[in-house]
Amino acid sequence: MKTVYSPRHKGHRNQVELNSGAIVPGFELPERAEIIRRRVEAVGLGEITAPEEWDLETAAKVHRRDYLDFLPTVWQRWTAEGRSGSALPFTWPTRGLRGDVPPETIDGLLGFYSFDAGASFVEGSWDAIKSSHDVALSAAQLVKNGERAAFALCRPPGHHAGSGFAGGYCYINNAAVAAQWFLDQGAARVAILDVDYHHGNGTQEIFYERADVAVFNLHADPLQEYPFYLGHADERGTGQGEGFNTNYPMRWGTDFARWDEAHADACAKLKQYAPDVVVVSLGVDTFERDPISQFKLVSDDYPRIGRRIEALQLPTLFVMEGGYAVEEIGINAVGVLTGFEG
Ligand code: SP5
Ligand code: ZN
Repeated sequence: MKTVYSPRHKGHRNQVELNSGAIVPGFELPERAEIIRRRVEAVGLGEITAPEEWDLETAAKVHRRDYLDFLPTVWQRWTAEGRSGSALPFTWPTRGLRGDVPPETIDGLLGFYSFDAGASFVEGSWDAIKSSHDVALSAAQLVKNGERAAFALCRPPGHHAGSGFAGGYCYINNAAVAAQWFLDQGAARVAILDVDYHHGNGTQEIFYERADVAVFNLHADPLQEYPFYLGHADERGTGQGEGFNTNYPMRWGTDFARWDEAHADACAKLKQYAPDVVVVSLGVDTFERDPISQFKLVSDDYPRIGRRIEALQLPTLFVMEGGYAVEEIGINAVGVLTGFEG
C-alpha cells in the first residue's frame, strides 16, 4: 500500500508536557515518524508520496471555526507577549466555570481551547499540524480513487482533538477530517476503528450525535488511564447517534488474547454497520514496552491486528496516532500494515 508522508512534521519538536508533577520533554518526538518512514522503506511496503495542500473547509465541518482560526495564531500570540520555550496552558474551564466566553490573552485562550497540558506549541507546530491534516486527506484521496488501502503517516496525531479542543499531543483530528471528507465525496456511512491505547475522546465527542460515522474504540479503562473523563462502556451515542458509538475499556495489564477478543467483537459490529470505508486510528502504544502505557501486546501481535482488519474486506485508511516506544514503533506500526497486506 502507498504511504503519504511530509517532512514538515519535523518543525514540531522540543515540545514539553506536564507529567507526574514535572515539566518534561514530550514523548511525542519527531523521531517517531522518521523511524516509521524508514521501516516502510525497509519492508518495501510501497511508494511514499508527499501530500497536496488542502483548505480547511472539511476540517471546519468537524471542528469549530473559532478553534481552527485560533490554532495558527498561537505562536505569534505567545511571542508577542515576550515568551519563548513552548506555549502551554495552565488554566481550564471545568464544571461550574464559564466555557462560553473566550478570553483575550494567550494564557486564557490556550486553556479555553484545550483539556490538558499535552498539546504545546513551538514555532513550527502549526505548519506541522497543517501538514499532518494534509497527509490524512491526501491518503484518503488514494482510497477514494480506488486503492484498497493507504497509510497516512500523520504527525502530530489527532484522536484526542475534539470539535473545539486540543490535548494529548493532538490539534486537528486527522481521522475525523478524513471520515468527513469520505462522506462529502459520496460515502453513506464511515466507520472509525480506534486501536490506540488511549481512548479517542476527541473522535467520540465529534461524532457522538451522528449516525453517519460509527466509532469503535478499544482502549485502557478511563477509571485508570488518561484521558480519564470519557471512554466508558455505557457511552453509546445520543440522539441520531444513539447506538453508533462503542467503547471497549480494558484494564491495565491487558494482553493480546483479551485485547483481540474486544477487537473481534468491534470488527463484527463494524461489519454489520456496512460502512463504505474504514478509517483506522492506528496507535501502537498498546505495546508492552511503551513508556506511558500499561498493556502487554508484543511485536508479533501487530500483524494479527492488520489481518483482522483486512478480513473486513473494506476500503481502509490507516491514520497514524500514538506509540512512544520509539525503537520499536516502526516494527509495530508497519507490522499492522504488512499484516493487512498478507
Ligand atoms: C495520541 C496519544 O497517544 N496521546 C497520548 C497522550 C498521553 N498523555 C498523558 C501521558 C501521561 C503519562 N504518564 C505516565 C507516566 C509514565 N512515567
Ligand atoms: Zn495513545
